[in-house]
Amino acid sequence: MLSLSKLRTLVIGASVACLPLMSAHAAKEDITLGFIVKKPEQAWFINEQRAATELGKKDGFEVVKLSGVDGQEVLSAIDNLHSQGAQGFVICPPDVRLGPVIKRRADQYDMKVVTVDDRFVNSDGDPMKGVPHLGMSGYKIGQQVGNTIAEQIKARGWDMDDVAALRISNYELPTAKERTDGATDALVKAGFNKDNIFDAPQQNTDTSSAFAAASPVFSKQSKFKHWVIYALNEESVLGGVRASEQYGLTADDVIGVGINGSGAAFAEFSREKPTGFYGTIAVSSTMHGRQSALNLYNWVTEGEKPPADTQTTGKLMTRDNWQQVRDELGL
Ligand code: FCA
Repeated sequence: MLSLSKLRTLVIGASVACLPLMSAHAAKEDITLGFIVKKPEQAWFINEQRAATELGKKDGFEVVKLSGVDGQEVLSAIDNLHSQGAQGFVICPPDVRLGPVIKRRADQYDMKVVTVDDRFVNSDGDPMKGVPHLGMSGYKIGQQVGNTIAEQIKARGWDMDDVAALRISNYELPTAKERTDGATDALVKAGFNKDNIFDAPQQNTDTSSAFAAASPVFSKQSKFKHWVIYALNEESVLGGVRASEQYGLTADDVIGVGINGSGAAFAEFSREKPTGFYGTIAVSSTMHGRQSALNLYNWVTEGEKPPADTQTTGKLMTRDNWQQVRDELGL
């Protein structure tokens, strides 16, 4: 029988023998990466996770799709990834202020982390520049929203001064603020009356929180017959449009323009009759998912740290061209 000390020598000998085979970076086979998202039920995030998984299948690494709706769930997702031997993860955090906590947990496990869509901020509220990020160029895409709305106001022959804007805002999330700021600035530049912009602060980034925030604004500003609606994403604009319908406004009275170009918009454009949801600035969630996973993979396998901040652009998608834009963006 093998004595305990002999066994120990064998084990130590074996691990020493393995040493020369190990490089500074993980071997290409056997790579497991996590992909954690704040809203796993939303089409945007489903598509990102799917694109990352498909890339993994093609390039020979595993992607574990996880939900992180709050801080607690994110930390257990990271623990879970560690127990599966993952070398890193991509994350769209439920709250950007969790950045330092998430980064610390990743460091404890020697895991690499990159953010997608929503960038971590430090305790001063500034972006955590050390964590590579890929997201929308929020302000520019917001300007596209504002310009699209202004053009539609003109096309419908509305008098600018009689139009109200419902700005569904989320100032806790920097990318959300950039997007609605861009839209506001473009609208005002096009001649929109600043005093006719009404805020509906939402608690979250989804349809129901936008609906709840929007409803009271319509009732309060009942003198306006024409409305435009914008927000950080199309899910929220859809909440605003649903609230406008409930209030009694029709598609002819409302111009809602969103951001994303995901399944939520496709479903709306597929309805038999047009609604107040005029269009959305579509961005490729396929590219966001694939590129952020690829950046992380290259970092883990080659030691090549991804760019600090990659900003993507968008394209207007309406009821008339949505299938074509969807195909162009690989959605
Ligand atoms: C944020 C929004 C999402 C999407 C993403 C790029 O996370 O909540 O809907 O727009 O940015």
